[in-house]
Amino acid sequence: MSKILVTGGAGFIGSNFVRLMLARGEHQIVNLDALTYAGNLENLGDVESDPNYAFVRADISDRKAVEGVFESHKPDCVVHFAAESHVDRSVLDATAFVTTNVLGTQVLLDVSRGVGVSRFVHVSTDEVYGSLGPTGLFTEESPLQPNSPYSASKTGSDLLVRAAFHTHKFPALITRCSNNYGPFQFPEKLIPLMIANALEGKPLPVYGDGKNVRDWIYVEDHCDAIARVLEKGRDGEVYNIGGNEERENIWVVKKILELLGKSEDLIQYVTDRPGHDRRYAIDGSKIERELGWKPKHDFASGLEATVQWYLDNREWWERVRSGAYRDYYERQYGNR
Ligand code: NAD
Ligand code: TDX
Repeated sequence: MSKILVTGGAGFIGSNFVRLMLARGEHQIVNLDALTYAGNLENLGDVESDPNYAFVRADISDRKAVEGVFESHKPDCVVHFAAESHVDRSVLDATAFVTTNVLGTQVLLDVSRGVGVSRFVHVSTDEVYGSLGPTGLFTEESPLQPNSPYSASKTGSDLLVRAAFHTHKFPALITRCSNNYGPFQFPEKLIPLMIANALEGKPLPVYGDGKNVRDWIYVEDHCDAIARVLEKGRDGEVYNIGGNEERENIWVVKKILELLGKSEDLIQYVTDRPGHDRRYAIDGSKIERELGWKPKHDFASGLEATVQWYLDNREWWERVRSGAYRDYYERQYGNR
């Protein structure tokens, strides 16, 4: 049974990945997470006593701490999710994005290479490719043209991973995925924010004209694709992962209101996000051709399941929405 060090396992996608891998019963998991505002151990409450699971609180930019975790847990491979992940926060202050996403990734690469892990999967994003016009898809060969401090910091980390492979023959791979949705997503991101606001009868803040397009993928599909890349991917390669489900934001918001039986009067158009990327869309043909992977969930059923999850887990998101989240919320939306 191999041991996977998962960074950022207390966040949205990381916690879904940890649960999926434990359920498969083939791996031991060490979850290394700093528990920032986005890290929530409640996301893994159902697996915390699993004998194949261990949690360690550490910051990936703290070299000594990371070395300590590798020394005591001796992982065979690494799946790297830990990041500052919210574009709007990076617009307000990019500092933590550079420290965690760029410096933290280099620390992990150095320590992982030092102990000789057999594989390192770096979880990245389609946002590194920038913005598309009304047609076309991002391929793995599309130029890297990030537009936000968040995506610029993720691009920086992608290039450091690429360099570790080319310079040191370090067995690293990169995945670039489109917008995820599903259980345990922090309610600052579009879908959970709109669900929670609608349930509380608050306005639903739609940026700009609401016609920006995202390609939505159910989080479980993304996690399954990462597992496939970990098992079967080729060192040094990049794999795009998409859902083939492009939608305008306003379509998504109206669909959520329909599923909840709430009025469209709650929609409030607000000032656009600065530098807002217009459209993302993924060409996922490489991962399908080379690794035989494609998404299983369609957006209609995935969104319905997600809305139901937030209805069933109101206590989870209400706890998340109290405390630190509220301060940020006031800064982001308080003046609108
Ligand atoms: P998230 O914000 O929900 O979780 C991030 C996790 O990383 C949290 O548990 C947090 O505590 C941890 N973390 C942050 N800084 C850390 C540090 N310095 N040291 C250790 N842990 C730290 O993010 P998410 O949405 O689950 O995204 C996970 C990864 O997937 C990110 O790398 C993100 O760029 C990438 N990604 C996300 C999406 C998406 O739609 N959410 C799409 C494509 C790629
Ligand atoms: O209040 C809002 N109103 C709104 O109109 C918010 C929070 C978002 N939006 C719009 C902006 C985007 O066009 O909805 C779209 C989705 O926004 P986010 O949920 O913030 O996601 P996005 O900026 O597309 O980035 C996401 O996908 C790629 C993740 O947050 C990143 O971590 C991932 O890399």
